[in-house]
Parts: sequence; structure tokens; C-alpha cells
Amino acid sequence: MLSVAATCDYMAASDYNIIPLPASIEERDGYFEIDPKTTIGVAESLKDYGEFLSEILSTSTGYDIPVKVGDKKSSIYLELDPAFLKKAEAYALSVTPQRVMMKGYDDAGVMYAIQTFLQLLPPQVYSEKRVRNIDWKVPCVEIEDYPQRPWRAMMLDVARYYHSLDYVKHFIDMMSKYKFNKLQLHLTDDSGWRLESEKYPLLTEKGAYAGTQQDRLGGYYTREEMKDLIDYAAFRNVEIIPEIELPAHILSAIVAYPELSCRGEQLELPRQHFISQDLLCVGKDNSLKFIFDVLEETAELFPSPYINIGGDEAVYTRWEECVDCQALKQRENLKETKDLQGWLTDSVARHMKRLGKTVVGWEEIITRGDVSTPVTALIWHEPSDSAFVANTPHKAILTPATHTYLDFPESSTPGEVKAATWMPPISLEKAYSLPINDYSEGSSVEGIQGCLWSDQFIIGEILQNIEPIGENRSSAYIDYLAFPRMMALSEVGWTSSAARDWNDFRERSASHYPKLDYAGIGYRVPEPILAGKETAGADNVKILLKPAAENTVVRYTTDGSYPTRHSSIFPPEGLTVKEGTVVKASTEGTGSRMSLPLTIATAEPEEKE
Ligand code: TNX
Repeated sequence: MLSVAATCDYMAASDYNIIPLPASIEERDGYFEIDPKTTIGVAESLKDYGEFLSEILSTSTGYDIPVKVGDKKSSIYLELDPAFLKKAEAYALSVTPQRVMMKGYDDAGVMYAIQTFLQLLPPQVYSEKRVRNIDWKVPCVEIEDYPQRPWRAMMLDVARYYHSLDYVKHFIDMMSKYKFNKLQLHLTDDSGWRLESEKYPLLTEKGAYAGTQQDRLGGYYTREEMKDLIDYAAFRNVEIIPEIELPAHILSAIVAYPELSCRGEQLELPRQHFISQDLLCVGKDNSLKFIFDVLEETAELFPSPYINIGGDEAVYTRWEECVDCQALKQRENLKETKDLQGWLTDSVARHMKRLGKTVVGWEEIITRGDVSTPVTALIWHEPSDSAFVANTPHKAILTPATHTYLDFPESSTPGEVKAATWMPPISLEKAYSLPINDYSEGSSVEGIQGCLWSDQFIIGEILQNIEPIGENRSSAYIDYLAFPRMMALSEVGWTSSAARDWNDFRERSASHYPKLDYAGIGYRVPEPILAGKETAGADNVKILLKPAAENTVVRYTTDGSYPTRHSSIFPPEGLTVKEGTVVKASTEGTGSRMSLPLTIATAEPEEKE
């Protein structure tokens, strides 16, 4: 529960602007200031954490802030305290005018104490170069914090669009800042196979690139690169869960090894978004051997106790026509073709269990046939579908498309990024409203996951045309789609439902934009909100706009052009115009960043007789 000790009125708990909102904040007077004499003391085992913090602080402040092992007198001190709160990922942060103490129950807690501390500093702290003339002050505070849910994940689809290793690291940085702890890497799909295999080299030789040598699209990660990425993520308390899709979304493997499919045809990798009907043939021994081999190799590479096998959207036409699949169905006494998927899921889950891994997959892994080995299902249709796991040995993660598919745009405002369209847009408020009501210890809902699919901009034909953002397809769109909504999901996963407050979150999230700017994270600036339009006569139409958040400025035009940061400021008391005027209003972001324009058309004046 949020507990706020009202010791003074100088700052309210939410004024500290921390996202996700901590479990307990006690305000204190005064501030701590980083200066050229600041040092960081650490226990021996936390040296890397001290250096991580020192690097960030030294870069932005320009001071040389040394790390001193065992020096308890340092002005900033980091320590582990396994007796503290006895909760995984818990931390305490105490800021007094003299010193800053960060205490973690575990390494994760230490990382999160650092991340919260950074959020309390001026936004320039995230800058990659020295920023002068800043008072590096941190308001005094006592924070004790821990997550409500152990599973706070993001999924990144690197299969439909090859995101570079640097981009994936940037994505992990974004996650860590907002205390996400699991990254589901969607490594394989119809459009590409992105993980090097030792046993099956053609998976990446043929399955990682579409098109001809000259203009080929794609890429993959070597096993060495992946090890490096896993370590990079682990240090930031992000566990990478690999996803190898089966039995559908596997064309890239079939292109490399045609004998894996029911028909054995040589097919090609698509250059456009495409969902193949070809499945992994469940009736052939060589296909089963292949998938077990690949999963074993993958399980060995990734230390996560989970392995994701996809499982979504299989259409069974091929299995229905396949003699081998039908023979298996008879042999195993299965009623329907979908039961073959359950049979496969259960065989894989049992085998993975022997290797110490729990299988995760989209909800189809428990709805298509019988699976008795405990698995974790990603509920992607409706939040209430988590009921699927009630009275079963399985667990559920909420990732409903309605709230967490950040590949849907935030609005239908003209000019919006046209990403996935099979559902209505997901506003920031909608993402924030994802219900998770069951917080009991034994709940079968372990947490939430936000998803960033990349299929809708596989070739960029739509995104290319976008105005006024005007970029071609690139990973930068992931940032734009992810923020600010990732902050909303972060709070859904971390903070108790009772402490979540949309109006308060909206203000806090806007206060993070400068932080994102300095951290090099792209985001969508929210448009102003139309609060009223009253017509009192042809010369008297009054338009009222609310800023997207209190600390944002609204600019407008009446000549049809897009507002810029040089346009007039929209009057807070409202604007009176003549009928027929078209008002365009945008939120002013930082730099040259403006929100999409909100267009407010007024009625055409009536023709005089
Ligand atoms: C559905 S949700 C999919 C993905 C697409 C996504 C696009 C799910 C398990 N499958 O293959 O990328 O929609 O929004």
C-alpha cells in the first residue's frame, strides 16, 4: 500500500514524479547535492553497480565521482541487505542532506534503488555529455519499495523486423529504467529466423534474409552476440526469455529445411507481412527431432528458467491433409486436429521440464488440446480470459491486445503512425486502465506483458507516408509506439491497484518527457484535449482546450498550418473564433517536437437569404 507521511507541505509523494509509483514514500525537508567531492561507497560484491552509477553521474555532471569499495563514509553508499523486507527486487532509498543510502534485498533491488535515485535528479542526469550550470540536487526522501507482481515483461518482435543489437540494448535500457524485468524476444516467425543455431546452420543462412543478395532484408544474432546481450540485460535485472515459435509462424525454418513441413515444398521468405499456413509437421520424426534439438540448444544458451514456444494462430489445413499427422492422431487416440497441438505442446513441455525449464506460450498452448505439464500462458485476447487457468496447474500472464499491444497506435488523429489496425487505438489512459485485481500471493496471474510486434511495418510502405513525423521504417518507431504507454504498463505491473490514479499518473508521465529527451528515448507527445465548443452566434464560437498535462504548453493556428513552437499560445480561458474557422492545436514538446495537431472545425456560417 502507498503510505504517505505528511511531514511537510513542501512536496506531495506524487510530486517526486517517480514511475512506477513506489510502495511507500516519506517526504523530508531539504536536499542532497552532488558536487565534485561526491564519492560512491560500495560493498565488494556491488562494485559493478557502483561503477554503473559513477559512469552515469560522472558523464552528466562532469565531476570525477570515484567508487570506493568498503568506504561507508562515502556520501553515496550502496549495500545489500538480505534481511530487508525479504522480498525479491525490494529496495530502500534514503536521501538526507548529508548522504544517500541505497539498500537492496538483492542485486535487482540495488539496480532499482539506482534507477529511482536517477529519476529524482534533474533530467540532464541522463545526458551522454556533460551539462553545465545545473544544480545537481535530489530532494530528501525515505522510500521503501517492492513490486506487486514478479512478472513485468515486454515483448519485442525482432523476427518480423530485424532490430540491431544496439537497438535491443537501448530497448533493455528503457525497460530497466521503468523496472520491467523480463524481455520476451520473439526470435523466429514466418518472416525471419534471428538466432544462430549450431546444429542447423541453414536456419540463419537461408532463414534470416528475404530477397536477393543485393537488396536482402534481415539479419540475425550469433550465439556469442546473444550471450553478450543476455549479460547486458541480466545486469539491468532484465531476464531474456527466448521465443521459438511452433507449430505455426515457422516458415523461416521451413524455407531453410523444407522437409520440416507436411508438403516438403521449397518456399521463400516473404518481404511483406505474411502469415503462412505451413506448419511444422507434427507427424514426422525428423520434424520432432528438429524442434527438440533447437529448443535444447536454446535452453542451453539462455539462463532463464522459461522458454517460450509461441503456439499462436495455427490453422490446421496442412495437418488435416497430411497422412503422417493423421496417423499420429489415430495412434494417440486424439479426437480433433487441434489436439495434435496439445500433444506437441505437452511433449515439449515435459521435455523442457526435464531440462529445468517451464514452457511459456500464447494462450493457445492451453486452449488447443490437453496439456497436463504446468505451463505459463500469455492471455492475449481479453483480460478476463485469465480464467482459463483457474483450476488448472497453469499460470497466466496478462497481455491482452486491447491494452498492451503497443503496435496499435495511440489515437486515430490524422497523421498518427499507422501500425496495426485490427483493433481500435490504445490510448495512454486505456493502457493505464489494464485491470489486475488479484494481488493475492497464490494468484495464478503472475503479471503483465506489453507487446511490440513489428509485422505491420515490415516493409514500411505505410509508415513511409507519414506526416509530420516523416521517417522511413526504423526501430525509432518502436520508441514512438512504446512511450509514454510503457510507463503506464510499468505502473500496472509494479504498483498496487489501489494506489493507481490516472490523473496523477498523467501529470507524472508528462514530467518524464525531459528525462526521455536526455536519455535519447523517442516518444509520442500527447495532443491537447478538446474540453468544449460552444456556439453563441456566427462571430462567437468559443473553443476550450485542456493541456494534455498541466505542465505542457498548447500552441495553435487558424490558417490551416501545423502549429510550431513559434505559433501563438492557446489562451487558457478559451479562444473565440468566427464560424468557419479551422483551429489546429498542438502540445509543444521539447526541441522541435510537437504533438500531432488536433483539428477543431467549426460549423460553416449559414448562407444569408
Ligand atoms: C497477432 S497476438 C499476433 C501476431 C501479430 C499481431 C499484430 C498473437 C499471439 N499473434 O502474430 O504480430 O497480432 O498486432
